[in-house]
Amino acid sequence: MEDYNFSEIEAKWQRYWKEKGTFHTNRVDGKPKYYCLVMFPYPSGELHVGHGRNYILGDALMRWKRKLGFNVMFPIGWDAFGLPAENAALEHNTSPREWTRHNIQRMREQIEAWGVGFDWEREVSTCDPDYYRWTQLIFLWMHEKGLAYRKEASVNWCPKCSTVLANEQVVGGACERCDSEVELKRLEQWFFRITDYAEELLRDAEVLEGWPERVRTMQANWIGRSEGVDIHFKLDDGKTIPCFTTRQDTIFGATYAVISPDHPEIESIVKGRPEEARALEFVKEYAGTTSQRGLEDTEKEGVPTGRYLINPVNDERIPLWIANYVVGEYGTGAIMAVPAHDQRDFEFARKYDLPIRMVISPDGRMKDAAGLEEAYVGAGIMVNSARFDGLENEEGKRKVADWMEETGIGERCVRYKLRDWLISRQRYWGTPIPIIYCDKCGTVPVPEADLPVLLPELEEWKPSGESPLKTLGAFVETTCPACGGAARRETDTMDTFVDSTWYYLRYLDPADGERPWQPADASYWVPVDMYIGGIEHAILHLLYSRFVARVFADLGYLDTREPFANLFTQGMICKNGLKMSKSKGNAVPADDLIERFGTDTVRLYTLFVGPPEKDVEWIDRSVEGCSRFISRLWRAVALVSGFEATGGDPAAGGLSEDELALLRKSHWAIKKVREDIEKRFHFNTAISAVMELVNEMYRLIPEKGSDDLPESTKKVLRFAAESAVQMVSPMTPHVCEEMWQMMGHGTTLLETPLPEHDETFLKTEMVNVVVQVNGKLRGNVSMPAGAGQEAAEKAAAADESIAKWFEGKTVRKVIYVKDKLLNFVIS
Ligand code: ANZ
Ligand code: ZN
Repeated sequence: MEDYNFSEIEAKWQRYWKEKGTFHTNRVDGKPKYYCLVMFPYPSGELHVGHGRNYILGDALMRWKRKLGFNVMFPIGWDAFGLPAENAALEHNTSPREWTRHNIQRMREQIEAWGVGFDWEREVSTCDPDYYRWTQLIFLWMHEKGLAYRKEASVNWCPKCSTVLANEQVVGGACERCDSEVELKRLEQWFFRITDYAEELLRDAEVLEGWPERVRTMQANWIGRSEGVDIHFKLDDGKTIPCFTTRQDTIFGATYAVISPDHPEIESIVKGRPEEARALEFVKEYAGTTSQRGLEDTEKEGVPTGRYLINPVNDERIPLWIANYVVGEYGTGAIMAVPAHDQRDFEFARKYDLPIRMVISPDGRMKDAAGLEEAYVGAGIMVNSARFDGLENEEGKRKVADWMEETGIGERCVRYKLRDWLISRQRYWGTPIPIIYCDKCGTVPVPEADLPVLLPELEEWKPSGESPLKTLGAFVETTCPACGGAARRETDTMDTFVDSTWYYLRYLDPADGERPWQPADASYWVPVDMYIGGIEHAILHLLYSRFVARVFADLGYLDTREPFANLFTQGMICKNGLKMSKSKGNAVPADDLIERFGTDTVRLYTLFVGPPEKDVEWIDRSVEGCSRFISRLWRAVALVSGFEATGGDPAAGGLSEDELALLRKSHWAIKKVREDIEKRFHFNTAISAVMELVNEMYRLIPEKGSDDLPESTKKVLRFAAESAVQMVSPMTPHVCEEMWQMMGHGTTLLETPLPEHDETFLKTEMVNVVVQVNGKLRGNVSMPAGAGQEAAEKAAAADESIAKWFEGKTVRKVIYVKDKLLNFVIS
């Protein structure tokens, strides 16, 4: 019996796959397609077993789908531009380009060592001019459609990274990457008009059945739709200051109003007032600070303007304040404050001693705000609200809105929290924005034929706050494509999230020099059937990709608007309770483990460690358990492969209880693995099922020598071994191919369809089979359901009360109706 020499076996099969081009995408007519996509990695260098989860899950699924006969595409590439490359290059005293190139090479080797069957012919790298020229073209499309525009904006500025951050990259006022406190800066910046698609992105997110509920909710909250009314409040001089509210039912409780320090009318509002100086002081301090999300917890500060707004429902004069808790870029940048029913207003009113008036009563009787400890935000009955008194507040909302629209006081409107996407970065290592500025012609897009705008080599590219490309005269100075005069290039680069919005389309044909992708290819392969990646991309990357896909569809380059039909967000692999990462010092490198136990073992453990959507703890010594399982399976297969390939239906022979039990277990495992993988994506429980099956096999495997095993046992063992190898092969592909070969098969497992289970063997109950002799009832035998004819005959013969009818006679014919009837024709 051969030993399980994993390093030889793994090298052999990896070589085989490479030579045969096994994982090149196949596209055979008449077969269904399956586009299996893993989120492409950032080339950070060393991979640890936590990274492996993503690829190994994808690989197992890809192999599974191949066995099911799909045309499968399973590509890989590199999200290669971006900040970390610059930072790491600084640290290691090299260039971002060199650092990235080196890491890609290293990671490619590691991924191959895992036996992951990517189609390397489709590899893309976003920092490659053959890639980013198309990113630039996409920018031009956006520009042409009016979806890319430039405006001066207060931007989140990270002083440490020296770059602008998108709102999404600011967490609690700090830089997502380095935790430094984010400052605000005013710069001319490029934006993508994602807000044009807010409504559609939200509506469609609600029906994305193949996506986890959690991710859909995160997207919906990010887009943040609110229905309300814009109310035309008038200043005491007659000028209109519209206020957006979602609680028009509380309008009689508005005891003051607030505008944001970013409100454009502020200067004119306070002009010539005694409050002017203090107000402008306040604006200076807080202008631009209101745009970030997550402001709920900051201390509320404000100053009075000395002016009043007239409440249109009762002509009451309410004082107008400026406060830091009103966001300039949301709604109208001004609000009516109802401290009794809004917690922010409540805190502000308490702090500055402003009146609080209850207008929604929990029970209809309580009408006084004096006892309120906090804002009452629940439902209730309208009170202190003139002719609306007594209405349920939800109905009140409708009635008040109707009445406002009739009288022209206000109109219903829908608002979104989503802001346009700021894509400019003042960094070197990114896709240059293909724009030229000409004094005569203004902003001129680079003609498509002149793409790519190459990212030049730079000696000095370290972040300074200015775009490093500005320092390179040869890059900046150019001629205007429109008038031929002297002009300057845009020196900002694009947010790397632009690069990653469309990479799944470039995989369709990365060598295409004509266009980013062929629409016909896209209509075959897109949407992606399964997209596997981390939950950290639940908002940004996925939302941006969904947005950009819609733009492509509107341009006629894509015939689906939703790029990813199914999304699977895998959980993290943790070590000592923390997310595994090199910087935390708890990363388990894959190489050592692969050397000790082999790739198949590492893969098996990665999939076995827990439900793939959950965070799980990596336990080194449990890897050994997986290694033992593979050895056990190997020994069983080695034994079985010595048996004649008997063929035929193992159930046909008369089977003993134990044999039948193993046959049943085999069918049970086939069914269980298929369901676990196809319905639940639970490779871990699928593996458990195969482990159970192998344990069951060992009940029939004698400790020494198998020569005198009955033929029926051999048949059943063989069936079990083949089933086990088949079902576990997507997880441990190398050793399984080897075992498959050992068992005498001439084709590889990847080309071998999955076995189907036979439902009759899954019935575990006993049945009573009626036994007749020459048509006359002679008794019953109790048998496990699904038993074959031989087993039934044996059972009948073993029953004395039946056996006596055969004495001295010859059986001429047997009629068997499975699980029901056995009739012997004798003479
Ligand atoms: C009066 C009121 C009474 C409000 C009440 C709430 C409760 P969403 O859209 O769900 O975030 N608001 C409007 N514009 C704002 C801005 N630019 N900055 C900060 N707050 C703003 O909530 C909309 C509500 O948030 C609006 O309804 C407004 O306060 C406030 F009992 O108006 B409400
Ligand atoms: Zn010009």
